[in-house]
Amino acid sequence: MRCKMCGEKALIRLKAYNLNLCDKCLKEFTLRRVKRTINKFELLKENDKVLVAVSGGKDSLSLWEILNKLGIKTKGFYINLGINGYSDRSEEKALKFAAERGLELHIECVKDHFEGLGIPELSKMDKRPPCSLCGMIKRYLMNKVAYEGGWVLATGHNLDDEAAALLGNVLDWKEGYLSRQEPKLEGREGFSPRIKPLVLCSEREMAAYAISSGIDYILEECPFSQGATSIFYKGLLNQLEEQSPGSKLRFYLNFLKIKDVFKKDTPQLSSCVQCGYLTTGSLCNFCRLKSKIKKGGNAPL
Ligand code: Q46
Ligand code: ZN
Repeated sequence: MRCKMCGEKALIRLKAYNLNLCDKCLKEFTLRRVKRTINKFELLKENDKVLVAVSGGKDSLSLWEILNKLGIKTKGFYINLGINGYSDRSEEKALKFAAERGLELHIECVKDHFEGLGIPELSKMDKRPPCSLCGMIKRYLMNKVAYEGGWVLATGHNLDDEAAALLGNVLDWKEGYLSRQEPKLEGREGFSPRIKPLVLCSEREMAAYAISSGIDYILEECPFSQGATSIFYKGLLNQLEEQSPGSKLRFYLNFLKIKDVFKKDTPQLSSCVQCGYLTTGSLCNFCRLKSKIKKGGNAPL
């Protein structure tokens, strides 16, 4: 198997594009693809600076490296979720990545915001699934740090993540989620702009990019991700992709063409009485959780 670009020994076959690529050409291909995604969806304006949310995994660290290579000003942002050994091991990967490349990394610890409690303890105390709490806390902290620093927030969601989320949202016709499933969410008062520059890159391409770039990322999955429906949907989409290469990309891109039919008026928001960030009630979920802990777990949620 030879690389279609340079004729060297190929490392990967990308069936969706009928393309074999060697190590070097795969890196160039991925860089070009991310650049094209940024241009196609107008993800960034000139002089925008990007806060890259990194988890220590292959997608977010690769995204950080690619944006840097494209000459975009970046800073990494890692949230330590306080999940047993997993959080410390993934933080180490993010720290090592930043140190090796001389990049700036901002770290927030969930335990510092919630009286020493991490996601597992918060989940037990609040009787809510860890991932639902974790998602809320991550969204709040990422937005706060990005908004206050004037950054565009970038996350490493790849094509497989987006196609799986789309499948889940379509199965239940979750119109609210469908209306917001875009490569870019514009910023507005209280909200930083959010972009997903890897939406056209598959999970397999990103794994190959990370390995061929020598990125040391965490292979271990979060212990709470086991049995997640998104993993099941990814498996189904992979079966489809095997039978009909390019299906994931078509599914996602064709959705983007019609997504405006799901657009709804944004719900009425008001400022949280405690932190001032916009929310649907008087107290945002983040502050509600904080006050519940302060009151010893008795505040209504
Ligand atoms: S939501 Fe759930 Fe993830 Fe948070 S608790 Fe782990 S699996 S890290 S993307
Ligand atoms: Zn608040």
